[in-house]
Amino acid sequence: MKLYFNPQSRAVIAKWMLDETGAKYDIAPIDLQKKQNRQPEYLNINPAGKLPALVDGETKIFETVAIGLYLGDKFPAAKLAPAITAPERGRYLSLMVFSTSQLEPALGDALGKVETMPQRGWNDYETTKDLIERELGHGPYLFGNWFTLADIMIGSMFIWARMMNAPSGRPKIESYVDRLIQRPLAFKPPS
Ligand SMILES: N[C@@H](CCC(=O)N[C@@H](CS)C(=O)NCC(=O)O)C(=O)O
Repeated sequence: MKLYFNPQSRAVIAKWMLDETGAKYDIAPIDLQKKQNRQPEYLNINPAGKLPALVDGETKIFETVAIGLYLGDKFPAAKLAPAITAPERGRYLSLMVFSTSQLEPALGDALGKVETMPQRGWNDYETTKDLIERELGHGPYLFGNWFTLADIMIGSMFIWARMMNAPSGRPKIESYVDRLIQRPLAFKPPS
C-alpha cells in the first residue's frame, strides 16, 4: 500500500488509521506548495487533487472516510471496525460518514463564523456537539471500551479544532480528545 501524504493535511488522519491496523505501507510525499497534488499523475489517483489518497495494488481510494472504511474491512484482525453482519455496523458506518459530512462542515461554519443553513445538510456546531456527547455516552470511546476507526474520524475533527485554538468548550468532548491523543499512534496538537 502507498499513502499519498503531507504532514500539514488530513493525510495525518489516514496515517493514524493505517498505523492502528499495523499494516506495512509506503509514504509517497506530496509537496502542496509545488502543487504536486494537481499534476496529472496524482489526479489519476485522486481526481479532486486532494490529500489523502491510498493505493493498494490496483485499488485507488480517495476521501479520508473511504480510506478508513477500506482499511477497517481489509484488516479485520485489527478489530477497528464492526463486521458487515455485526449489529454495531450501521451505527459505525453512520458515524464514519457523519464525521466529514456533518461534523466537519459544522465545525467549519463555527470557525469561519458563518451561520449554519440546515438545508445544506448539517446542523450548527452546538447541536452537532450535543449529538456527539450523546453518542459518547459513558465512553471511553464511541463504542464503549471498543476503540474503532469512528473514534479516529470523529476525534480527529476535535483534535484539529484544538490545534486551531478552538477547543469544543465541552469537558466531555475534551476529555475524549485527551484520551485519543494519549494513544501512541495518534497525531497530536503541538504541546
Ligand atoms: N473531504 C476530503 C478533504 C481533502 C482535503 O481538503 N485535503 C486538503 C488538505 S487537508 C488538500 O488536499 N488541499 C490541497 C488542495 O486543495 O490543493 C477528504 O477527507 O479526503
